[in-house]
Amino acid sequence: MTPPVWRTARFDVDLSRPRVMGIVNTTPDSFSDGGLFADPADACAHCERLLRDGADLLDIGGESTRPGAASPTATEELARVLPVVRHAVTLGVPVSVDTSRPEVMRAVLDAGADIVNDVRALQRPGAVDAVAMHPRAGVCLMHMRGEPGSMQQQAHYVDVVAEVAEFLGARARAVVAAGIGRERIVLDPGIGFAKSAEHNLALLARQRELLAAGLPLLVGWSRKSTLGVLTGRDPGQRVAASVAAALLAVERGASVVRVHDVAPTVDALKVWLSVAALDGAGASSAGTIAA
Ligand code: HH2
Repeated sequence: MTPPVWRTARFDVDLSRPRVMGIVNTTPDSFSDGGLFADPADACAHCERLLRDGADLLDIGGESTRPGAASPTATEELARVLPVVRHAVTLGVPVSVDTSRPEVMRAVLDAGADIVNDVRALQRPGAVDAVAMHPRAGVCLMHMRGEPGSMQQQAHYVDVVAEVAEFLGARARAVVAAGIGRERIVLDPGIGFAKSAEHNLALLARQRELLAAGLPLLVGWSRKSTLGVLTGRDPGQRVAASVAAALLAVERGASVVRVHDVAPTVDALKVWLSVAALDGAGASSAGTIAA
């Protein structure tokens, strides 16, 4: 069987083993690391640190999606992410940019970024075209309802897993219809986006149902508030809980985990991989990211 591959602008990411996407927030106000990497030099150094820690991909964001965070203008968002993207694309790994703005998508793809990660699943006018115009850029389509500031008011579902699956399937069909090949797409249930702790946990427990769309899953549990509800800990103290959630997600079929704490996640996945290789439940080979 051909190993699953995520096609991105410069790299075919081999998903026969789980991949770790390191988070680089260039924002002043992200929920767990806001302001730490707002200076481009610090963000660039953080990219290098995450790669030393074993990250397979980098995800650079310039807009916090924390409830209540102020939305930057496109100019502000670009000023935050572009210098970091320009550096990150020299580091030899796929570079993703976490944005919903078509003008930012176009600029970062022109600057050499490989992937657009959109928490609004390319629903803003012009977003699908911005990615479709690029012959190979990868895309992550995430589930959310409404806007970050008010999304928790829309956390009402009869069956959260079925409704998230339906949304993601519909978005995938729409972007494929616009000319973005399936091999360029991964799906994300959007942990913490318009969801209660119970919804997030149901999405993890029943995550395999989301694989029915036949597309790889990317999942972001890192330091999220559900882990605070479960452990009573602040975001910076949620490393162990984040690693546990990432492992559970991989065990249930996630191909990429989006994390702040790369080194402990990579260690945990090494243990998981060595056992999965023996019981045949997971990765069959070590896999590489091919240019
Ligand atoms: N979560 C956040 C941001 N972007 N993208 C994807 N695909 N999946 C996620 O779960 C996801 C995401 C929120 O986390 P973080 O970037 O740490 O915080 P903030 O939005 O406050 O910058």
